Parts: sequence; C-alpha cells; structure tokens
Amino acid sequence: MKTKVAAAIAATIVISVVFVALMPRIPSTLAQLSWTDNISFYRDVTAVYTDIRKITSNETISVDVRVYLTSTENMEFLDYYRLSANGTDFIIISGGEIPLSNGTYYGLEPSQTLYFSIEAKGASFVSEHDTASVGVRVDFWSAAYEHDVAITGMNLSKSVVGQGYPMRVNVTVENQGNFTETFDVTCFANTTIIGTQTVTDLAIDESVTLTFAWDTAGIPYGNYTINAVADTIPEETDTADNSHDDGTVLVTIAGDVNGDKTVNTLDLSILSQAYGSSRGEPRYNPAADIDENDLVDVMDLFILARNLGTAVP
Ligand SMILES: [Ca+2]
Ligand SMILES: [Ca+2]
Ligand SMILES: [Ca+2]
Repeated sequence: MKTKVAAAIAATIVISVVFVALMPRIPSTLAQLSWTDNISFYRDVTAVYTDIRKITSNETISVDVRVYLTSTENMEFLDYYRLSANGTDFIIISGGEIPLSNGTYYGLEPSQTLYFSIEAKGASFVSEHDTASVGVRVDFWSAAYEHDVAITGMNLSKSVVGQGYPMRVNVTVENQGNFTETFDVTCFANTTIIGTQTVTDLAIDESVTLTFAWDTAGIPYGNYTINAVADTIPEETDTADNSHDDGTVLVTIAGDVNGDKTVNTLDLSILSQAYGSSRGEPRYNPAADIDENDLVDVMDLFILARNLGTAVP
C-alpha cells in the first residue's frame, strides 16, 4: 500500500484505503471526504508515499474532484509538502510559506480510481522524528449535480389593503436541484422586510408554500411592490429564479375598498355587494374583507363607516 522512495525514513501515515461510493443521487450534501496525514521525517530527506489514498468513482458520469488543504498544523517543520493525485499536483507548500494551491481534478470517470500521494521534506532545523500533521479535504462535484432553488409562484391575498390591517403573501418555492436544501426566504414590500422564513430540508423536486403576514400598521400610504427572495445556495448558478415580483399593493385608508384614496359611498356599495360572503365564494371581495378574517361582515362595515368621508392627505 505504501511505497517508500527515500531510505531511512521513519514515517507514520494514517493509512486507509478510501472507497467512496458516489451514489447516482447524492442525498443531502456534497460528497465530501477528509483525512489527516501524520508525517514523521528526518531533516533534509524527502519522502514520497504513494497510494495512501484511493478514491474510486462508481458514478455513471464523470465527477470532478476538488482538493483543499484544511489544516496546517506544524507546517513550520516542513520545507515543502506536495499532494498529488495521478500526477496532478493539488497542493504544494514550500519555503515555510503556505500558498494554498487548492486544485481540481476534472473528470474522474466511472470506475476510475484516483491515487493520492504525498511528498514531504523536513526543514533544516527540524528535530528528528518531528511530525507534521496535514489535513486534506476532498470534495466531489459533478457537473450534472447542481444546487438550484426557485420561487415558482406568489399570491397576494389582496391588492388594496387598509392601513393598520394585515394581508397575506403566499410564496411557493421549489427545489429544482439535486440536493436536499435548507435556505431562507425573505418577503419584501419595496425594500422593507415583511418577514423571513427558513425552509428546512426541502427534498429534490418538492415545493412548499410559505405564508407571510404583512402588518401594515404604521406603513405610509402608497403603492408597494411585493417581492420574495430565496437565498442563493453555495455553488448555485441559476440565481435568476431566486427572486420574484408579484405586482403592487396599495396601502390606503381602511375602508377605501376600491383604492381611489377616499372612503365614500362608492366603497360602501362595493362592500355591500360582497357582504356576507366568505373567501372562495363568488361574491367575496378581498378588498372588502378589510380585517382579513376571510369574511365580509359587520366588522368590515364598521371599519368603513368609521372612516367614511375621509381621504388620503
Ligand atoms: Ca435558482
Ligand atoms: Ca374609495
Ligand atoms: Ca372581514
């Protein structure tokens, strides 16, 4: 498993053959593998270890492998350190500097095995049997896999809302990628945040509808564009569908059912036509359901009557 090229080297390497079974659909996260190489060395002697790690792909399509150095513990003892896979250098550290040349190995084919090797050399001031500990993280990334969440629909409970009363915004989000996702969705009225909700563990191809309640108490009269934004997932490239606008809402005096910024008998007439109806019924008018309890009833009439004859200044 381990081949020593240099003689008289005492080396302890955490040796394990790593077999990574890349499933056709990665269930929850990017496939990831970490290990630590503990290297003992003599000064000014180079050691090369080969085949200490193997990564075999049983994916049906090619997979990219990305390698990162994640720890540099005791690196001051090393003159240089090199991690290679099938002859491709991923990480080289030399001269006491730590320039991380994180690398990508493109296109690990099905059934192909990637062999990692380490070449290390002790610094001149090193004590014999000193040990360097190097952490390596390997990520597998296939072009066929992507993170992609999208806002696929929005629905406003009304387009005219009386100041001081609530309205609801339904936002439908879909996981269009290949990974289970957890992310935040924020709903805005212009640039004011209506609310933020976290979608947890949304499965592949699944949708969920979130309901945001907008309390318009203290919101100035005027038109507001309602939009929603789903946070961009790390590595997500299709970000255009992560935000969605859905029309405008007029915040007006409570009782101004038709949105002409005055409360008068015209509003009273419109409310009367919807009086007694509940949401879903043909006569139901969401603007007339001023208090947003899904009924047009005496409470809404009371609110309108209280403001009858007033206008937006
Ligand atoms: Ca997206
Ligand atoms: Ca009106
Ligand atoms: Ca009502």
